[in-house]
Amino acid sequence: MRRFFSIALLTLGLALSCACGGGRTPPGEPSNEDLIVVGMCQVGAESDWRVANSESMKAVFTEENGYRLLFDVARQKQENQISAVRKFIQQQVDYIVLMPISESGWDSVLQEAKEAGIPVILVDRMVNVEDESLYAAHVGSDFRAEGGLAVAWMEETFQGAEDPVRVIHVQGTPGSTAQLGRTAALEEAVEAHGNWELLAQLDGDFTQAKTYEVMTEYLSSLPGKGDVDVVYCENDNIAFGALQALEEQGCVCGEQGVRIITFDATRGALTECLRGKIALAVECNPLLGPLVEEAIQTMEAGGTPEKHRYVEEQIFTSESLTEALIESREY
Ligand code: GYE
Repeated sequence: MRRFFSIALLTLGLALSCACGGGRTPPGEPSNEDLIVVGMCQVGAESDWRVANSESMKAVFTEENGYRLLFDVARQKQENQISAVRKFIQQQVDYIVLMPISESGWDSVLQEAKEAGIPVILVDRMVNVEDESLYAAHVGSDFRAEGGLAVAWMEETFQGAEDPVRVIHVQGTPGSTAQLGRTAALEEAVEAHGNWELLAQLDGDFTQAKTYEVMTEYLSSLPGKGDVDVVYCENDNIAFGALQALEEQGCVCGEQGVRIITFDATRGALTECLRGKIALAVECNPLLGPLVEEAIQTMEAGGTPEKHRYVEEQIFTSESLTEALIESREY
């Protein structure tokens, strides 16, 4: 709280106490001066994962829990995020929580935050900066490891196959950590397997609409549509767009046809997986609010939070899923 809000509230408080004899915080409720102010720069609302991630943050950073949350949504544009960080610095918030859209281009603005003495916590994706002291902590997923889980499943599924394994790869937002890690895993595996063939790499920008568009365009000009073995989709919304386009173009998705691989494993994708339309869902856990709070509480107590904290994740196939399991999940 302190700085910006304490000054603003002090001024307001003085004005009110002059006008009406002073106000009191009801017993048991935190007074506004005690709230920790968190400026949060979210990517957008491009995917089901992102919506669950925002909800997780909003559920934790409430006034009842002692926080004032200033929540900014950048609509998938990095320049919007940079302006939001600058605004939070001017407002002298206590902490900045940043879900960076892409990895590069953060040095100057994070340096400004550092000079202002405001710790930055990175969530979900990473930044590529030379000076690691520009952020206090990072909480998220190991995207390269997630890609490794998908590739290991492909190796098992196509074990012993001598025919080509033909893969369409639909990527997430270029330069984002999630795209870079998941792409690296697939590209290395394609290099390592003589019969794996990358038919195309398309940019789906983590959205269903964009993927539907690029997949429809690609498939309409692809001779031999029946020869596609795998569509490696870098998130669930890409998988939804790809599934829609594939079926419209007459491709069968499932064990007898195209195997769709997806990342996130939100409820919608797990449902498609249980129906057999998606072959593999690799989990990416969006419920990061509590871990961000732990990092902030460690700093409030004068400690140093863990620099990188990764959440554990698993894979799902139709055999490992039940309706009850899907219902019991939080996202
Ligand atoms: O997989 C995707 C989202 O960075 C983990 O971004 C995140 C990714 C997630 O839009 O759905």
